[in-house]
Amino acid sequence: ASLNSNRRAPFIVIEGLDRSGKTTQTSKLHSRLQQNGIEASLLKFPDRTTAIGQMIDSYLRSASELDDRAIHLLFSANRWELATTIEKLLLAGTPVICDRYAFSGIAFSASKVDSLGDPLLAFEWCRSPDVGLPAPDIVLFFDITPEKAKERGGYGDERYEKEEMQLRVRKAFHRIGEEMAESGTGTRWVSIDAGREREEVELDVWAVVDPLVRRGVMGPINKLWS
Ligand code: Z5A
Repeated sequence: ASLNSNRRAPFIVIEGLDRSGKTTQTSKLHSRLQQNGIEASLLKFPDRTTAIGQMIDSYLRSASELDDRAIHLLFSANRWELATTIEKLLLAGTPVICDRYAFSGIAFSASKVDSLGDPLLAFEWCRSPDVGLPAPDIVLFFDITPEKAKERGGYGDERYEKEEMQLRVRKAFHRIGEEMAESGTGTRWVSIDAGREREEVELDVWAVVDPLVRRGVMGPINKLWS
């Protein structure tokens, strides 16, 4: 709200692989902004609290089975549930920090392979339900090797927490990052080496986010891939 009237607050997304420290760092960032007098809104996808989120949660825990396309659309619908809220917050001057977003949607779904080893869902198909969502101003991509991630206690028991899957997802994220950089849209893609100490990662995140939050953003909220 302290921003100049023709500026809005920034939409900041933290993306990355399992165990890369997204939750740790989004929460640190949120508190540090608070200590600096800035009340940001912290979101996480999947948001397991909504009716759609509960279906996603059950699928991830392997308590239910769903067609690969159906679950992909549910992940996207889970974001659409909050699209208007995100826009309202940004226009009201509240920065939004989001733990995972549409990029995870594409990276994970497009990394599923069929019995012949080919990708099951094509990138383009995976992207389409998220076209038109509020676009982040910046994506901090937390990059980590599977070896480093494993040192953090190994993968958990959820559906995608397997090394081969995580390797494919990492490649998919790299492809998405390159495409975002070439597309010239309003979204900046910044890769962060998340395999380092918490404090080092935190410093890098702060160096990028602090000036962005102070400056605010000129112009309307962009739409993803449109
Ligand atoms: N998914 C999808 O398919 N489609 C979609 O559209 C979306 C998601 C949005 C659940 O996501 C799954 O949903 C996910 C993608 C898919 N599948 N996988 N894999 P989630 O976000 O609910 O769950 P998650 O990604 O598995 O989160 P995570 O395990 O909580 O990872 P994290 O948030 O990146 O890490 P963390 O909790 O902050 O840290 C993990 C551990 O490492 C913890 O013990 C920390 O204390 C420790 N840690 C953190 N930082 C460090 C450093 N720097 N050094 C050492 N140790 C550290």
